[in-house]
Amino acid sequence: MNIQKRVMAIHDISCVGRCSLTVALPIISAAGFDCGVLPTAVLSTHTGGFTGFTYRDLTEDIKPIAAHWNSLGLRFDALYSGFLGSFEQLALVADLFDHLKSQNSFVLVDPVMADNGRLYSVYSEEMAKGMAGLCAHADIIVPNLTEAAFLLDEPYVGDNYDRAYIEALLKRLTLLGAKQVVLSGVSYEPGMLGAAGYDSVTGETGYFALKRIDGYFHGTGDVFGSSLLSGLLSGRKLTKAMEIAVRYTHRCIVLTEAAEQEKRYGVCFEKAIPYLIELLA
Ligand code: PXL
Repeated sequence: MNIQKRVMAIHDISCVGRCSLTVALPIISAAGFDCGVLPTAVLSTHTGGFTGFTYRDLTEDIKPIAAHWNSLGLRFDALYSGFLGSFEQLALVADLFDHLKSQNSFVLVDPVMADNGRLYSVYSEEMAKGMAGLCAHADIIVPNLTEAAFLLDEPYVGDNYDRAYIEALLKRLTLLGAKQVVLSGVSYEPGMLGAAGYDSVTGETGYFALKRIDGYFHGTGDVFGSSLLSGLLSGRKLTKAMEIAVRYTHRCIVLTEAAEQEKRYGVCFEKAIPYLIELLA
């Protein structure tokens, strides 16, 4: 029997500016999975590149929602968390993971909190420490280089690193508790950009990169995480799913460049969905 796999995506809704749930839900659905959502906050726009955004923290709703789901005995094949609405949500989400996973589920935590060497404006150092604790509840974590530095309380090295540094960093990240790590925004060669992965169970490391397109493209972390998760749920091993995610994210950026639109509105991930489906076939 071919039962459709179920995902629970736990991120904010940024009403405008394609990121978090407005990216995760369509990508995971297009990949063929039943995707439920738990909104952690509702913002009029995301926090990067807009001023004056509204922010409704949905922390108070999580417990009653979880209680209802528990009464239904719900279980998901994958649990995927990203941007959280408050520090208190870290413990609530860890608890949700415990209740909603089953024997063959995996938990993917994207420790969304920082980029380019800096925490997002709405987050504190305390949040960064708490996020390291949430990573202990994950099977896979997907930080960028800035988030990796915050999680490990190490200096951010910018572009100043080599393969040996990244491979050692990946190993230190698995010590937080997740067996697998995919680090986004990694480059071992000039003019290229991609991701590096490590599976501490098999000892396998991987790297995949494509031609770097200069500029900051908003929401690409969520595009990357959602396509990585889709690859894993389609049965690909970590390094292959990582390659799919790099290819799809890169295509989204290429299409956005071609569309010459304001970068703060996110990438044209919709136009590349046929390509993602091809990659997952
Ligand atoms: O894409 C990450 C993200 C998610 N949600 C919100 C954000 C950001 C990044 O800035 O502001 C609200």
